Amino acid sequence: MFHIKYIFVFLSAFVYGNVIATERVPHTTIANGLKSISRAWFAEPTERYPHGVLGDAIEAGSLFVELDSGMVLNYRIPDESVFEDLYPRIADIDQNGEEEVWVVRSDRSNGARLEAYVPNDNSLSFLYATEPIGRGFRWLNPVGIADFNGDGNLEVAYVQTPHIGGILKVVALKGSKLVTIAQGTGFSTHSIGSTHLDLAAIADVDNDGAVEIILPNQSHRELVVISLQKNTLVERWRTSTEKIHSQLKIIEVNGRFTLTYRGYNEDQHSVIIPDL
Ligand SMILES: [Ca+2]
Ligand SMILES: [Ca+2]
Ligand SMILES: [Ca+2]
Ligand SMILES: [Ca+2]
Repeated sequence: MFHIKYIFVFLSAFVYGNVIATERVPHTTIANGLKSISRAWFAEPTERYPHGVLGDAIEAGSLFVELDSGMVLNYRIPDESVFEDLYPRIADIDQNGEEEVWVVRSDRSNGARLEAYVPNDNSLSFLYATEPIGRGFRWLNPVGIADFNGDGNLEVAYVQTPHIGGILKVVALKGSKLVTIAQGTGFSTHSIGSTHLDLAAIADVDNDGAVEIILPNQSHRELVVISLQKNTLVERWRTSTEKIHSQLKIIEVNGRFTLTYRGYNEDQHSVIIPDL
């Protein structure tokens, strides 16, 4: 099987052209799926959207998805927009058994929105999008896709404009539309110019079936645990920290949750969340 898959990958690269399929966008990484999607990544670097908040002003013009079968699909976005992102996220928000690929797309008129694409026959199709921010050169950083309110359906959370008064938004699928069901200000999950997007974590910290969001405040010197209760974001706990640089993670050991992160001296720090 390994050899067959390898051959498919080689043929796909040949069909789509070696330059496009293998030209990685700087700082980007490959995402791995669990079900129908094997991998997803960005390609076709472009400088047509000179925002430059993710480490350089080179963004992606194209999304590639490799299916479990080895088939490689491509979605090239129109000239005016880019994928202003460093890696796709693979989830199944509508829980139909088919994974979607979630990416941040931006343009000069409307700034960023979060979009989902799905494999459809021999191509990638656009499926869902959040409302765009509505102003060019405004970015958002995804937090995660999970059941944040405990109703059995999945929602998507992200921080809009993390550099300028970050707004945490939780968005739910209503039919085929993504609708904001809760939001709150005072958060930030990114430093301007950084290639680290990993300043938020999610876990059901109080074990009630609804997933909490853990993220820094605007100064990155506090961590806040947020629950979504009756479509309202409720602060459950807050603690002072070293200024957080990257790699915020949450781990559970015997029912107790510990947050770990890297500070600006690259030291590893950790903090235990008390019983909530
Ligand atoms: Ca870039
Ligand atoms: Ca799906
Ligand atoms: Ca839910
Ligand atoms: Ca919970």
